[in-house]
Amino acid sequence: MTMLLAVNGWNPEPWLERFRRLAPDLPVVAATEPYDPAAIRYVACWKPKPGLIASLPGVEVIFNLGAGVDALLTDPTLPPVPIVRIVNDDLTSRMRDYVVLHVLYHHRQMHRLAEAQRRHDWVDFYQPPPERVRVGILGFGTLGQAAGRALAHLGFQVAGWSRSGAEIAGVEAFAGLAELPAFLARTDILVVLLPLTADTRGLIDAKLLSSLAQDGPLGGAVLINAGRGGLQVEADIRAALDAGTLVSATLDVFEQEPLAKDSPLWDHPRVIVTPHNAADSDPDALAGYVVAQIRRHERGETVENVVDRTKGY
Ligand code: NDP
Ligand code: OXD
Repeated sequence: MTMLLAVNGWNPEPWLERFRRLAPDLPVVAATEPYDPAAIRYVACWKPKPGLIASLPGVEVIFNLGAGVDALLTDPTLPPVPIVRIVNDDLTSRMRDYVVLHVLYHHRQMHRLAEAQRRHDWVDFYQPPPERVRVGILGFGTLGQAAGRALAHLGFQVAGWSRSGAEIAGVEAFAGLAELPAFLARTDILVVLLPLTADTRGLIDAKLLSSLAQDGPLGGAVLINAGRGGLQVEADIRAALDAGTLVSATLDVFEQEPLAKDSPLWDHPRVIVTPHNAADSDPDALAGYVVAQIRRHERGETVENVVDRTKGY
């Protein structure tokens, strides 16, 4: 009944410590240490090496230690056991706060104010009321809905786009590719919280960006992508910024991560770059979630938040 911890690019120590403290009866071993593959029942992972999980003959549940499973699903050898992803208040509120922070940053013209400050220029810029600003959330699931609720509460006109047309109070719902043009045409600030799948790869391209509203109070559209870098075509984003179709952007995710030192995005005066940390996976919050799911499984109950492999999220 051992759990294998396989976290690529993360420090395993805090995870091992939290798991051992919360579940002293559950042996946990890091994939970097020697272990008996036949003893492993559970895997808690982030970007594990392809083939690693297939080498564990007794694995019963895979826990992806983040919300997005695109990296995990690139492994064609994954065994057909449930994959549980993170759906957790801590991660959700981190993303909600990131989105609110950056929507307000662009809405309150902080780029222009920061440039003016560097010039020692006491200049004001028009601050439209939130009621006049239309935010569109592309990907209206767990994270998109939490951000949407908070933004609607602040007074923004919010719409959400999803496959199924998920509805929440105070937010306009749009569904599927047929309704994408109408969603984009009413959007001043586009927030991207989609998973990366075969259907969504490269969706944020020149065509999509040129379909965003140009008649809003910000003088053009704003892009905030905290979903995945594979959703965006960075050359098209730069071209849209140069053309003025996009007035500014916040990017937390990139086609290649870490973002190359010589990427022009670093120095763009109207782009905020953050290092894929919109909603970090915090071992303090998430180890308990994984342990609770293991307890469910051991009681014979079904585990929650299982990924639909055919949809890819
Ligand atoms: P959910 O699965 O809860 O939501 C995904 C949303 O995207 C749903 O509304 C879904 O629609 C919609 N969707 C997916 N594919 C399509 C499609 N082809 N057309 C239309 N809508 C589509 O995921 P979460 O909200 O939990 O997470 C979203 C993503 O955020 C993650 O996959 C990950 O990539 C990213 N993320 C980034 C982090 C960061 O730090 N930058 C941290 C955490 C997550 P429907 O429900 O109708 O199927
Ligand atoms: C996630 C992430 O998917 O941090 O949770 O990107």
